[in-house]
Formats: sequence, structure tokens, C-alpha cells
Amino acid sequence: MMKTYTDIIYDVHAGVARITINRPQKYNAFRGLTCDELIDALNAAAWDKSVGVVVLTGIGDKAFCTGGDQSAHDGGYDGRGLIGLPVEELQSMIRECPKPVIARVNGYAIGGGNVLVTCCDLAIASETAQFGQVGPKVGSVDPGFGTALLARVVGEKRAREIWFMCRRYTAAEALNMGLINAVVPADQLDAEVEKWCQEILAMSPTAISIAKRSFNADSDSIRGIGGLGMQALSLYYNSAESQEGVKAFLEKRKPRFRDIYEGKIKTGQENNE
Ligand code: 2NE
Repeated sequence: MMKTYTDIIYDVHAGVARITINRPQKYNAFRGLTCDELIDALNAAAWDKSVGVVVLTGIGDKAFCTGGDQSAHDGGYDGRGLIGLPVEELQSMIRECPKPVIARVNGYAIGGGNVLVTCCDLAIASETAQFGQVGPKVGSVDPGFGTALLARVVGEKRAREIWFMCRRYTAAEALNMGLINAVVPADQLDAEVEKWCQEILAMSPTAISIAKRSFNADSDSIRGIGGLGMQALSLYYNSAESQEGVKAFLEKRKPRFRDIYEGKIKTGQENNE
């Protein structure tokens, strides 16, 4: 079965729903529309009885997903919700889908892309994949699942390192810290994902759903933290400090966060502090 979208490809075949972000020119970054389409597709897969497992991936071999589309960010993204990107709904939908969602990580999983990997039930990566958060480098942060759930997945110290240092990690390092479940050579990625899907499809679907919801129950309070965090993020996006991060990324230069923070650059927002 096939549903037609603009920013994603949705396909269901032999029990597997495959959702592919199709924005190669933006390294599979998501804009508002992309998030809405991903939510719709996940919802379709969630309630289609012929689907037993969902695979989330990005088109091509460069990127799985590089998070919010910085070219669609002007003090806020271009879609709906508090920050113009319904990311908290998207992340919740991955968790609400009563079937395992596997991240097929074919390249960069950066920023909100790394958060998608964090939220997926399982993650299988190509040896060429790279992982990391970039928020503090580009004037953003993903509160809620992006931070607090990451800490549950990789541990507190490692999660804080990932956010405070904004380094990139290889697939082998991601495996070692428990962010992903398996790493294979790029040309074996599809076969490996298919193997995991087939093993899951042989299980009792209801038992799998109950197990997934039971795992979720323990960390569902993070959703509330995310909602609160989005309120804060929408205020932060209105600040000169955050906007400097986006501008610097688009202009391919180093951001001058500290100069703005210390008041060495006049921004016109001095009276709002
Ligand atoms: C992905 C990464 C590490 C790739 O680096 P590199 O050096 O291999 O390539 P380059 O030149 O940086 O990027 C290649 C092309 O892709 C575009 C770039 O602008 C560049 O375009 P051209 O100059 O060739 O035209 N590109 C890459 N990522 C993009 C993006 N997210 N939006 C728009 N265009 C993008 C490197 O590019 C990188 O670190 N990207 C930064 C990713 C980023 O800032 N993501 C948003 C984080 S905030 C977020 O996701 C978020 C959230 O999690 C929750 C709430 C709100 C926002």
C-alpha cells in the first residue's frame, strides 16, 4: 500500500511500513511539513493491522536526518506549534505507535535526527553513520526526549557530554554507548534491517505492543518536560543569542554567542533581559 506525500515516502510491504525522509538537498533535515507528514505516516502505520514493524530512514547514503531545516528557520521554523516544528508530537508518535519503530541509520543522525534515533525502539546503523547533537552550536536545544530520554539511553554523564560538547560520534562509538543496537557495512544495512524485521514479525503482535507500552510507561513523564521545554525554547528562539546560531550556520562562520551574551555586541534586545 502506498500513500503519497511531498517530503517523505511511505510504503508498506509484507508487514513492514517503511517511512523515508526524502529531502536529500537538505541532508534530510525536517521542516514543518516534513514533521506533519511523518506524524501522519506513523499514525497510519500504527493502526494498519497488516503492519508489524516500522522502519524510519532517510533517502540516499549521506544522511538519516540532520534535524530542523535551518534554511526554514527565521526566529522560528516554518510550520505549526510553539516553535514552528511539531517535533514533540513527532517524537511522541514514534513512542505511541504500538509497534517497534526501527531507525535505519544510513548517514548523519545529527540534532533532531539524533533525537529521532533516541526515540526509536531500535536502531541499526551503517558503518558510515555519524551521530551527535548540535543545538548549543546553532542556538537550539531539544528539551524533553532529546535530553532526558538520551540520558536514560546512554547514561547521564555521556548524555551531558553529547549536549555540552556537540561532538560527532562514529557508529562504533554509538554502539558502544548503547545509542544503537547494531552496526553493519553500508552494503549490508538493508539485509540486516530486514532480518530484524522478520524476527519481530514472527512474534505475537499483542505481546510486543504491551512490552513497548510498558517500556514507555517508565519514561512517559519526560513528555511533560518536553512540553514545558518547548515553551522555553519558543522564547529562546526570539533572542539574539539563538538567532546568531542560525545565522552563523547559514553563513558558514563561527557564532559569536559569548559576545552577545556579555553585551559586547549591541542587539537592540538589551532592555528585554
Ligand atoms: C550534518 C552536518 C554535520 C554535515 O556536515 P558537512 O561538513 O558534511 O556538510 P555541510 O557543508 O555542513 O552540509 C552540507 C549541506 O547540507 C546542508 C548544509 O547547509 C550544506 O548545504 P550547502 O552549503 O551544500 O548548500 N545542511 C545540513 N544540515 C542542514 C540542516 N539541518 N538544515 C538545512 N541545511 C542543512 C552539518 O551540516 C551540520 O552540523 N548541520 C547542522 C544541523 C542543524 O543545525 N540541525 C538543526 C539542529 S536544531 C534541531 O534539530 C531541533 C530540535 O532537535 C528540536 C527542536 C527544534 C530544533
